Amino acid sequence: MTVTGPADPALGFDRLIEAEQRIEPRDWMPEGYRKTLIRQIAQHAHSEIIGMQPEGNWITRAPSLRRKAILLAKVQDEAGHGMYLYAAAETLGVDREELTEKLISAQQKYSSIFNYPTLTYADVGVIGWLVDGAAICNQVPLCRCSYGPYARAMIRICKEESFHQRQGYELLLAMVNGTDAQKAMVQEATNRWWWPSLMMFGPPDGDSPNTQQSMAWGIKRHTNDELRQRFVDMSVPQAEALGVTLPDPDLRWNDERQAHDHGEPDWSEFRAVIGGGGPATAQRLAHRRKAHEDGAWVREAARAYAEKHS
Ligand code: FAQ
Repeated sequence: MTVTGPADPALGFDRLIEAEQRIEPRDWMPEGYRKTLIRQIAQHAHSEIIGMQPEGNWITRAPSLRRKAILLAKVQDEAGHGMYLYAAAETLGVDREELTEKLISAQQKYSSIFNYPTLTYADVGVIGWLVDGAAICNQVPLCRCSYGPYARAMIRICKEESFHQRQGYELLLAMVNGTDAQKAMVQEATNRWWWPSLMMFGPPDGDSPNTQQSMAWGIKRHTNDELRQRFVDMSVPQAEALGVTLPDPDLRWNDERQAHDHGEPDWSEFRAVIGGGGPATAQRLAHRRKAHEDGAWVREAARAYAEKHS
């Protein structure tokens, strides 16, 4: 009979990861695992919240009541996604107030994609098609993330993102079947959003400091380049069906790899954007900061109410 000593929590964690089982909030976890999850989930939550702004910009100018109702529902969904994600982060011992402070003081990142302006109504369609399309590619594997609360939040989020992608594509189909001016708007918006959409997947694998460890921990299931490739392969036939071209002269089918070869995004632009120098970064953060300040009375009232009833 072997006598076992006190259970080693690290061993328990490793076993759960190896067996593809979920880590739950009360389980022991290495500090690095907790920190990586807080970083990724917070960045993801901030992206959903800041991501309401580019499309929100068009709610008052939607071309019909139907389009307005769809857009309102979509932007509202993004707020919900932010809330689920902040709640998932809170299970790791951080507080939403603290994360919000880090966002508005630019200490934590949010997705580079939301630092670009939305110039025409075609942008609403292209964001649904490409940005939500990229989000789905990146997030479906996160439903299998090793951390239970994050994985479960992602299931609902992905279902809603799928509706978002379709509403964007449906809008674009209407526009490409409209006037020449509408078709030109769709092409122009596609030209502007294509490369930033590829950047959403993060730096190339060779320059991604977190991928290896995050994959070993079962947080990420694929590398940045693998998911980017999947997105390119998915988007090419969709662009063909719309009758638009993707602005990449190096894009062609590679029979040997059974995948599309494609050009590289401008990584210096990516670094500048995530370093705080995106075309709309200052505006996005100022807007978020103002919304937070304007909401101070609601937080105060909620606190006073809770105190009165405690
Ligand atoms: N933007 O080592 P890696 C949406 C940072 S939600 C900004 O490869 P990692 C829905 C990264 O944080 C979109 N920063 O990092 C919607 C790290 O920084 P740090 C958000 C980026 O974490 C649609 C550094 O670069 N989705 O779209 C970006 O292993 C429409 C080194 O990079 C998620 O957040 C970037 N694009 O992989 C809403 C999904 N890429 O902290 C409204 C979850 C990298 O070390 C409208 N997140 N960085 O200084 C992930 O899957 C991963 O975090 C990656 C990055 C793949 C984004």
